[in-house]
Amino acid sequence: MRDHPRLPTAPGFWRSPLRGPWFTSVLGLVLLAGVTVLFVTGLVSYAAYNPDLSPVNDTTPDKGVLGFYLFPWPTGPVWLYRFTQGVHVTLGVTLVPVLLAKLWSVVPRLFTLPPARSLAHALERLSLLLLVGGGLFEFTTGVLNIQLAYVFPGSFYPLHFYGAWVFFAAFAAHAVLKAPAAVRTVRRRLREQPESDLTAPRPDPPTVSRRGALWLAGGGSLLLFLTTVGQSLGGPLRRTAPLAPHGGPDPGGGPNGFQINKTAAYAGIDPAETGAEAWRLVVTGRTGTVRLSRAELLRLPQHSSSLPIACVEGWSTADQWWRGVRLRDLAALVGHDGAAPDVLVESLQRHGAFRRAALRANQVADGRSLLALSVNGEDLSLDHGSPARVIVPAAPGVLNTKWVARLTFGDL
Ligand SMILES: Nc1nc2c(c(=O)[nH]1)N[C@H]1C(S)=C(S)[C@@H](COP(=O)(O)O)O[C@H]1N2
Ligand SMILES: [Mo]
Repeated sequence: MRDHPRLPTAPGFWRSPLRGPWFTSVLGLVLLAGVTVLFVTGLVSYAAYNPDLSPVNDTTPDKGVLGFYLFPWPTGPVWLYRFTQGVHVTLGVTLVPVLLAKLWSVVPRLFTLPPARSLAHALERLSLLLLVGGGLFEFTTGVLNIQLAYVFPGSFYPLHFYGAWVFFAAFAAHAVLKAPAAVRTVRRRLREQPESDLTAPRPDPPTVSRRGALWLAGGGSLLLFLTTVGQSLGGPLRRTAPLAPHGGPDPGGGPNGFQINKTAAYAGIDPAETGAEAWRLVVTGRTGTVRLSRAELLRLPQHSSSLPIACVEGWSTADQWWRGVRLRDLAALVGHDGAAPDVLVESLQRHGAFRRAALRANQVADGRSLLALSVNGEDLSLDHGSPARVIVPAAPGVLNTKWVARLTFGDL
């Protein structure tokens, strides 16, 4: 046996013959494409929340210039958020093995001495700290959130949102510096060792080829993909996603037997408050306030829309057939019969971030946006928001408030 240096800073400590520019470049280019898609779909997901509309939607009040790109989220195609958020979450999970392999391939660089050879070198290493730290932070917070491990101090949104900007700034700088060389390395098929600080000076004999190691990381990604994507496809395929908390079979049977996010019990809804005697919908607008019982709502013109539920956590359902009163008809009832206004929706729920949400005028104006009373031909179940819930095309699930008690129309 050759003697093995004890310190990771010693040349010769890192012995894997797999490390080298080719391996790192291939993984880096996969991440270049993948992380860019994650960043764009993430920004899009943030915009879909209408965070610039009202403080009730916004848990990132200090976003400042980082919100420069916000735009009114459209109401079509109806599967829009299903698609963008399904891609964001599924791709994020799929890239985990690639990220880990990439970090493993460059770990010797973490220990290079001296820590800085020049000011430029010091700055470069500092940016790598933001890159690696930011990457691990974004992937970790994302995975924890979709696993419903709400362990964050406060809300997940500001952490993941601000973290994304830090990570992507460092990522973009890194890509500008490294991508051209990585492309050259992969193009030339430099599987033979070119001189590089990534290459072990005294490698151990190989037990697997570089190609084999790539297949290993790729295989891990494929496995994660196949056991995650079903939650976004829904229907019978949901069963193929055992790693996702909402990946099991749909609950129960019958018209209300589709995925539930938080149950009425979890949200602290008292069933007594939802009964015909107790419950009234309070609608406020330009001309005052009206109170409507469920029976009175049922006497208003009823409309149907086929719309999915699509959660920020990546799971979604196929279209469900909702029936109820159009939001814009309710707006007209309180004096907004011209241009549709924004609306603040509040539920019976007393605690929790999602007990209220603000919808934008374009969402109210869309004839498919309903205060739904029934789904798939049956009254809403308590867990799906009985006596009434909002359903809006193309919007994130969090805007589809359940157990609605109050609608306040007007500019927010
Ligand atoms: N009042 C209230 N409405 C709510 C929520 C909530 O926690 N409380 N969760 C929202 C979220 S995050 C989603 S994804 C959808 C899920 O609807 P479902 O449980 O009917 O599938 O409801 C939304 N409406
Ligand atoms: Mo959600």
